Amino acid sequence: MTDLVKHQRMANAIRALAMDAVEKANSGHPGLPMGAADIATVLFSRFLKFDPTEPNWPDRDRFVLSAGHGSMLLYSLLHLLGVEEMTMTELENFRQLGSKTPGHPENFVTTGIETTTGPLGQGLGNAVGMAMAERLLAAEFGDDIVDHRTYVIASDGDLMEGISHESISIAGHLKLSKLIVFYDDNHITIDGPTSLSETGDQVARFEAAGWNASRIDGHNPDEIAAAVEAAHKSDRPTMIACRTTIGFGAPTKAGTAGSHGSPLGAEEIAGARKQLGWDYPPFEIPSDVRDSWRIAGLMASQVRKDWEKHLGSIDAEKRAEFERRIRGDLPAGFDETIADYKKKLSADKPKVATRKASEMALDVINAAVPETIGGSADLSPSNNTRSKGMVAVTPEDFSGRYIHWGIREHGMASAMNGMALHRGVIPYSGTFMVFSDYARPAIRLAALMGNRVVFVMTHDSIGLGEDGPTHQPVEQLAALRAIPNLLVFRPADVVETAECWQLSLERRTGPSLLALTRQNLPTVRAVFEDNNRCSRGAYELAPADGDADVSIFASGSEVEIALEAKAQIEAAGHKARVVSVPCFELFEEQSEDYQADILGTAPVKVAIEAAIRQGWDRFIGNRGVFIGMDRFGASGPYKELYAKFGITAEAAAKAALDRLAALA
Ligand SMILES: Cc1ncc(C[n+]2csc(CCOP(=O)(O)OP(=O)(O)O)c2C)c(N)n1
Repeated sequence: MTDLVKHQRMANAIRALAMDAVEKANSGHPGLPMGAADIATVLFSRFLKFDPTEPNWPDRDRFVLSAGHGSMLLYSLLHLLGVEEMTMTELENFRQLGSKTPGHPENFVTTGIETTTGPLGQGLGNAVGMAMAERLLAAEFGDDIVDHRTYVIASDGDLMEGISHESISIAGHLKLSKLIVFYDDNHITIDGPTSLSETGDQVARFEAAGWNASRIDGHNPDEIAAAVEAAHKSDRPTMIACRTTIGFGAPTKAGTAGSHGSPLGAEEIAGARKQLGWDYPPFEIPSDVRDSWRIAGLMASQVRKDWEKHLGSIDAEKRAEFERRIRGDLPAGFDETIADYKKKLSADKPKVATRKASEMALDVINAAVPETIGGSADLSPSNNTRSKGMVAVTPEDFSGRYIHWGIREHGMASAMNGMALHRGVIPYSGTFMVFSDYARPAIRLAALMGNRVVFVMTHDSIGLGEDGPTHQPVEQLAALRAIPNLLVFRPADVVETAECWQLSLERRTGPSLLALTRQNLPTVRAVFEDNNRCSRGAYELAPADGDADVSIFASGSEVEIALEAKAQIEAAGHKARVVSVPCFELFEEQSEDYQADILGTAPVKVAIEAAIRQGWDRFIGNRGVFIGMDRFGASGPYKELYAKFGITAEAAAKAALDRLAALA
């Protein structure tokens, strides 16, 4: 058998599995796996450093199928290479509940899947982050420990999405030469030919962004291999535009949108079998093809073993540090570091904005936790994300720990996901909170995947003042709290900010977001307490003297206002308590007793937050008093804005006293 025939049979195995699994599931996308099978076969059988017996080996090459709808490509590859978990039964159960073969690839469901893709463009963004993490760790631990590539298959849709612009431009700028993107240039999307909506030149576009780019026949294995070899020698990231035929092999649907996202049908499949010379029943792989794939699966095994041996031979301390990083454990003594810092804060009682408090916390954290990688979408001096002594990463030197992301919120958040998925680093980065909307699709995926990333969102309300309503978040807090598995923290002072940072870093199961102020706030936690009070999501900051008539709930900058309102209510002869609510989600995790205790039994309940009411009825009920925003803000000095929108201690105290009078 010639090499070409062998290659074609290996690729046809992918095609057959994809069309048969989609047919059996009666839904799915056969076109991309059939079209990209040659690219994947060359990559996985000749180049990819991936050991199916150790799919999570730290120095493996990463492979990202950005066009996640083509998931059967990945599942077929994992099966054929011999990943134990990916049995033929799993392929037969494609898209069924509880299978390892969900509609789109989910890294938290299936071993060997590097990231969750489906929302087009995100995989490409993740891959940029993976390639960055590789460079960062190589700069720290050496090329003998960290030296791998990141490969992507991206579709027309991936490259049409706006996020692709942000991702390829930062990758080009940083000269991520170990990032290699195969563009599945099949000229087809769902609505039909790409000519319906695209006239651009992707090769020229990537070149303009500082990439090395070329065009090849995506069904010619020699051209594919030669392009990969050239990419390995490049000093820039590489894009290989592979001209392919979607649904390759299908007699009437190949090259048409008809093969993109629906089962081909029995007749078409029979025709494809004939055309491909694939004579075998569904879900049956002939032994010669199985052997070829298994041999491909063994390719990296020796490399992996050699790497492990080498890791075992290096300085024990360095090895332990590398292994700690990959496991994701924080350095020993982290809790004490934070406790000592809190003690100092409670003694000093600084009056600073929580964005500044965050910078102060980062001075302590970044000195103690070497794996944090900071950054900002061009708002470093506003987000206060660059702590003392942090050196910026440059294209030539990745030994720094600070990323200038440029004005690319979406690409930044998506790359942060990739960095977290890579493991070994903990990314955090900032922008203005109102622009969390620009990063939201990636924030949602961080939550879905359970990635440890920290989003630093400053200028969290009308409290930012003069920049006006375009920059003043109003609905973002509620919108972010609506994302499952995202912890949204809104600390009230320096101490809470330190505690929220501690919780964010200690959390291994998902992302955290810190909503931070521009305006200064007093220290409300003046008495040192070792335990992390924010860990319960809400806690009684200022108790009433006896049974409370009024419970006031507030977060962030409005806790100060709540404390003043309490004093005014007391001056009027009533008893009030203040509950600080730094994190809704953590409050929901507390016991029913704790929650009941915090909600309390005061006849009047007030919530204060300079944002919309949505979500606060959980604390105050639908008859509670809400002091906040019900429209967009305005441009002006922040104190005047608080007065204009009625978010003041006077307004809160008056509303509470009026309510008490009405009840009397
Ligand atoms: C952000 C986003 N928008 C829309 C979709 C729905 N969708 C899935 S595939 C696709 C486009 C298909 O074209 P292409 O990317 O070229 O894939 P191919 O047809 O080659 O399989 C669309 C619009 C999506 N998955 N993600």
